[in-house]
Amino acid sequence: MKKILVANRGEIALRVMRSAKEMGIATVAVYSEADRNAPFVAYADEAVCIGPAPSNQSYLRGEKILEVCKKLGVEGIHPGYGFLSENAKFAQSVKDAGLTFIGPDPHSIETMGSKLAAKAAARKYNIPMVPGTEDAISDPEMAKKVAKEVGLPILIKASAGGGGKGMRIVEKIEELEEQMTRAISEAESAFGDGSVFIERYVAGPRHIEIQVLADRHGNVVYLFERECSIQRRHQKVVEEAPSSILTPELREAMGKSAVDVARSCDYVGAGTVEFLVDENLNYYFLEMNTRLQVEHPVSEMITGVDLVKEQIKIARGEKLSFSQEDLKINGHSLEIRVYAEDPLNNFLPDIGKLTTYRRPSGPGVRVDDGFEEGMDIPIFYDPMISKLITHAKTREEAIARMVRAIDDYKITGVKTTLDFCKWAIQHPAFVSGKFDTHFVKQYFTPDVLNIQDEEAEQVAALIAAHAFASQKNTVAPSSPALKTSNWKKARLQ
Ligand code: MV4
Repeated sequence: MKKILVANRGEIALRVMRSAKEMGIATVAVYSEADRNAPFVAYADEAVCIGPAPSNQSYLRGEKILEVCKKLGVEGIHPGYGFLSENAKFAQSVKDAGLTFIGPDPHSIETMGSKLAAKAAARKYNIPMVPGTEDAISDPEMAKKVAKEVGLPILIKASAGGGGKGMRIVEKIEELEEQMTRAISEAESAFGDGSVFIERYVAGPRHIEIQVLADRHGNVVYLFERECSIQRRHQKVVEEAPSSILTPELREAMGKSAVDVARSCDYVGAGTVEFLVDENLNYYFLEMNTRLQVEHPVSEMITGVDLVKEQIKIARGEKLSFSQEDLKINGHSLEIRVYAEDPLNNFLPDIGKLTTYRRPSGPGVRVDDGFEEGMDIPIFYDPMISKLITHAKTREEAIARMVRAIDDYKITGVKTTLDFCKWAIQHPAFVSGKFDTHFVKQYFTPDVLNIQDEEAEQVAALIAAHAFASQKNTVAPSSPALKTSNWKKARLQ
């Protein structure tokens, strides 16, 4: 493969092109009118505008993208995440055009795109799953019977859903019929597929996912877990690897289950197998994501494996160059997602111009982003500004490093989730490792950020008062709180 096209934008387009360049592969960017000045466009060897800003007129136009490939002699397409990355029809049309889709085969995408088909495939390998129905259910009487068997509360899930879309909790049997009718009609209108199924509701679970890599020669390995329990309305906020709750035995068991899930759909490439882990450390397979995920960097940091390079090598038909035994966890990595959102205003997107944009750097700090100072954040796409990743020997050091990196990050012009993330990773529940998927709902109210500010300002005021009292004419800011506070004050202006 001498030339690849990246059918994506922003940080992930840049991320993919960097690895391609290191492999001596030429890169082609496709971009929308809104992304004309984006760094990923300038970074590519060639770039083609494929339409207006809205995704359905640009990044989702598979046919147009294939035309570009033909014209420029592209041999492979990397879909990144989102957009066309889990579209089985697109993967098939790439194949039909005689090109290589840098990802799994269409039938693997299709199987895992249906939660019911995914569970049916996994069942053949004895993967632990939450008790519930094996098939789609529409008869309320049957549903009541199932609910009695598995025990309330139950969860109604859309087979075509994912990421929490189309889920409904039922706590009382009297509510079941109405909730089911609603779930079915919601699934029908959102996904064009009204199939729903029932699972026992696991209260207070952790969301732990396993990264896998599979080649075309039957080799499948797991690259350990990512802990993704810290999320807000199904949007991940903090991700880390490894998880502090897994024992080596549980890690191996979950890793082997993830490999089996991959085998169950003849998976090739990089994929992620999602599990819930309950308070007794029982784990249950939920679904498989057949793409490179946003949070893949934490797995790269602890394993030293470049997942994009591996994807490309696998797509070229090469064998994995390492075995399971070669993989070891090295240190600890955290990632936070920096969004142009206002945590004080219900996380409303706060798009606008990045008036100041200065990245943190130094040992163990990685910033995956797709913006430069002075750029506008377009309203048409996800408002993620960047992913801030730290790596250190221990979890404590990775957290301290993240706090430092957040303090070093200077962004003005838009509100961001930096402070919110700083609050989350310093929270006693996070620091102690005792948290679940309800963390944000349980602990976050906007005033926790004001309190953070106030505390910093109080410290600043105390130091200033002390300096004044001792007749010094300079204030030596020895406290990190003071520096943070000064910055925050400047930003408020
Ligand atoms: C569950 C669950 C509890 N019990 N299934 C949400 C996203 C989708 N992938 C599956 N999800 C859940 N499935 C059973 N049987 C709780 C969730 C869930 C959740 C899972 C992972 C991360 C965050 C979550 C937030 C709310 C609910």
